[in-house]
Amino acid sequence: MKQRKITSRNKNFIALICCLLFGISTGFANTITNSSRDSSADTNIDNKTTKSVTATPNILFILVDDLGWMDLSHYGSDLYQTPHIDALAKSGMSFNQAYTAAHICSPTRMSILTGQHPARLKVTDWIPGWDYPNEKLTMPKWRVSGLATSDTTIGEVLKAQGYKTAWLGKWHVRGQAKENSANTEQSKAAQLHGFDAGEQDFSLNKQTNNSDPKAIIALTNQAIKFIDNSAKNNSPWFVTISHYAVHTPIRFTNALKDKYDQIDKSALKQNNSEYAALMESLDNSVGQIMAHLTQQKLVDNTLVVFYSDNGGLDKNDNNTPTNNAPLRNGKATLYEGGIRVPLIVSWPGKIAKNVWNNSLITSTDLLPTFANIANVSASKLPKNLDGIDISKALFKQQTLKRNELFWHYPHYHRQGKPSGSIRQNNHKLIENFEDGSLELYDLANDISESTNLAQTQPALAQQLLQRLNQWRKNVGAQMMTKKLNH
Ligand SMILES: [Ca+2]
Repeated sequence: MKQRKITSRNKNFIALICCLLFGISTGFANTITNSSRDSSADTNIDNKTTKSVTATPNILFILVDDLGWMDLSHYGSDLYQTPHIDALAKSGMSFNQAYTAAHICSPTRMSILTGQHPARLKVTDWIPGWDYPNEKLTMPKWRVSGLATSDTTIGEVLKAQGYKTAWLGKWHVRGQAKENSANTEQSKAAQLHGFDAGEQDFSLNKQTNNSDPKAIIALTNQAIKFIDNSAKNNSPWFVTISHYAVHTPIRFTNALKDKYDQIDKSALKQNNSEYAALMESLDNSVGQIMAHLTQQKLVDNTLVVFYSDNGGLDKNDNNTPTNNAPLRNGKATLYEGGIRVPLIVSWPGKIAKNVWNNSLITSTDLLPTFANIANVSASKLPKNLDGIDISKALFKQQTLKRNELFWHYPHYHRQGKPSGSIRQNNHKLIENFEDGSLELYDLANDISESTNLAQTQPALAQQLLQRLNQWRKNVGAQMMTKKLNH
């Protein structure tokens, strides 16, 4: 049994190396997509319309905290075993180039809730953020109070459409509730912003109850209860399970850790047994809730979305929770490891099975997409949305025409620097705010962002910088200011 697992991992590793080598000539993104695509992909679905056929489908949104792009077997992990999430992926569509609007929690969560970019919202750092009084640049007066009543959330949009709504677990966008003041602080802010249920308890993030690390099972049971109650009332439901996992501190069951301790990890990129154990608990919870949907005959009428709020925490002081390679770096940086994440969407009969999609997707897209699937009319959508409805990717397997994404981080962070970024087609520019230095990468040929082309392709770098500046102006992005004594 043990030997077979190791062989299987080696196969994945070899396949990944082949992808990387082949990617030099053809573009890694396309290569990994094709190599991962199963020839038995079922395309026999109704493609005549991008509107859902069912009037009121349910939506289950599983949001994982700090899940990295390489953290699922399906995405190429060489250690973690995630059969239930892999099965979910094989029942639907996996996105190879899905991003988050920020490389840290709160701004991405704001973007999911509102469909607007963190730069437009002026919620650009994790809440409450840190002060860096001795650094060269002063950060802007950003909206540390988080979500405002003037913001329209996906909960409010779907509630107006007749949905029962729940945001269970981590919230982390404030919104008239105190957070982080104590581990035992409880927050019902979700219930002030369009959700019938939702109570954040950060103490669950640190609890040392080995039988339920990060309250993964407790949150899943809450979701099941909410779903069953909604179904009893014949109400469509929108349920977010917002996990505290797999964010640090890493918690795990001892039995699962022991299992991963037995594996020879000397040739693996990912080598943290505790993180692997936490991943497996998360995976089991996905199996649990999918089994429940199957048992209740809800699968055919439920859109399931599995996503992360930022990239994996690649290095944390002397600790290495996960490894995002071949992506560079991780959470709190604008390199790919900080912003590219897994995104899986399943809806049997509506979305083809076992397919990959190469569209550029980001977290602001969820609100307009969920709204479309719930048949919300355009006139009822919030104004100034930055996201787009990705239904054509989901239901017609199209690669979306969008070719640009933007990031903005006018703050300091332990892991990352004040910086902004634009991805345009396969090129990505990072502007470092302290010294104005530029980094330019060709992601099609250099997914690891190892060769900075800013010096050799200065015209392209300047063109992208100009476009980034234009976008910042358009969304009213707040900029940092230089201190007089520097
Ligand atoms: Ca996070």
